[in-house]
Amino acid sequence: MKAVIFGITGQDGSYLAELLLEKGYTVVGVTRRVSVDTTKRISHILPKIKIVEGDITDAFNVNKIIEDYKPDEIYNLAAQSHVGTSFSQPSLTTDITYCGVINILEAIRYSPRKEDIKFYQASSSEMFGKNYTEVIEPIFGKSHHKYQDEDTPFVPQSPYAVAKLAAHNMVRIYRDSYEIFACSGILFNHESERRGENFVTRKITKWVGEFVAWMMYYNVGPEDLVAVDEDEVYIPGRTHVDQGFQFPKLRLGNLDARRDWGHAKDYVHAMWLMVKQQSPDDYVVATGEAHSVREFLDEAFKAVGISDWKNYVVIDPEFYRAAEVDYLLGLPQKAKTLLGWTPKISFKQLAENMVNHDVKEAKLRRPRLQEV
Ligand code: NAP
Ligand code: G4F
Repeated sequence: MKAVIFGITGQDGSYLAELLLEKGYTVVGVTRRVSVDTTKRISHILPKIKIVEGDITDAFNVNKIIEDYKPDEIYNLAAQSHVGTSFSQPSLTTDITYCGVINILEAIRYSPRKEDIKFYQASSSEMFGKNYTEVIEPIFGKSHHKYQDEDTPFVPQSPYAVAKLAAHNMVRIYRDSYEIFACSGILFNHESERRGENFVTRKITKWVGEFVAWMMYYNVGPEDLVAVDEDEVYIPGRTHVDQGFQFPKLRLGNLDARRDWGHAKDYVHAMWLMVKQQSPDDYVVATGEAHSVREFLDEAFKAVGISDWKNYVVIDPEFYRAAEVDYLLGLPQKAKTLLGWTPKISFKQLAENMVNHDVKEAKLRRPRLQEV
């Protein structure tokens, strides 16, 4: 089997490529020409995959890649995937996240191998926006009163969500109109040690890692620090302006937003299962649990033995969204029943894995003072 992955350098692309290699696939990954190396997440598998230069916004290029490499499966994970950024760059977000998908669908539609190609599109729980389904009675053995599933209407709240929803609808239209095997995974938030550093979970765990390494470097603990300053934590006895003796606090936006957070490794498995079905369909992929950003902070700080993080976090309006999605909790019942998919990594484990990874990396960058 041969798969082409658009977006192989991203978080999900890297895990999906690993999974497909394990399953014996030939993997072709499409990467953009940029001035810096973007292959860090896939550096360990580079010798085993074929990298081809391409950009999803270039229709001719997309068509040529599909014609040249003759894939059995195409996974589109490429997107401008940051919701906050989509408010400042709505046009670019539309070009990549929506129009790019049309380029792939058109290439499949006119391919002489149309019947032999299976296509996966990365749709998103962001498409639900502020909407949810509400029930009075507990369902599926849990007291879920507010949730989103395949029947919940979409009410997108950001340029990103509008682009994803347009692409989602286009996938359905091409599936129904041209008999293309095209499926969409409506994936809820999934994170990992490879998550982009400006998404909230990784921003938190990266900060925790740097903070722990900084304390170890100066051989101090949380009890030795002063945090009265608005912007920084510092080591008393040193003057505040001394180089290195202060550490910038973690600046975040809305801590009350709730997300259904799983691990990316579990979620790429669901993508593959969708493509392996007899007929194409759309599936919600989620854990069925929602937690606030505040709760993620609790778990991340607990993982390094800090029970109260309030002195270290500053609320900064810069990180508020023009329009927020307050509550996402997915019911993955269809994926469980029809795909046999269940997530394995819990919320607590996810936070711990990410923190442990980021502490380890930060310590390597900043060894103890006495070890230098
Ligand atoms: P990510 O880490 O931001 O990766 C995005 C990938 O898209 C990167 O490889 C990026 O390449 C590539 N890309 C961006 N613009 C491109 C273009 N014009 N042409 C070709 N490639 C381009 O995102 P992710 O977290 O892995 O998510 C994968 C997909 O799932 C995305 O479509 C995202 O919107 C969607 N999704 C994610 C989540 C989640 O919680 N992670 C949930 C639902 C849906 P560079 O390395 O060159 O930037
Ligand atoms: O981590 P986030 O940026 O993820 P968001 O907006 O939920 O989007 C992610 O998940 C979607 C699936 O639902 C994907 F489609 C999308 O591609 C992306 O992967 O923000 C999560 C929450 C938001 O409510 C945000 O307002 O955290 C809140 N938040 C609070 N402070 C922050 C921050 N988000 C970011 N990025 N940075 C902050 O400082």
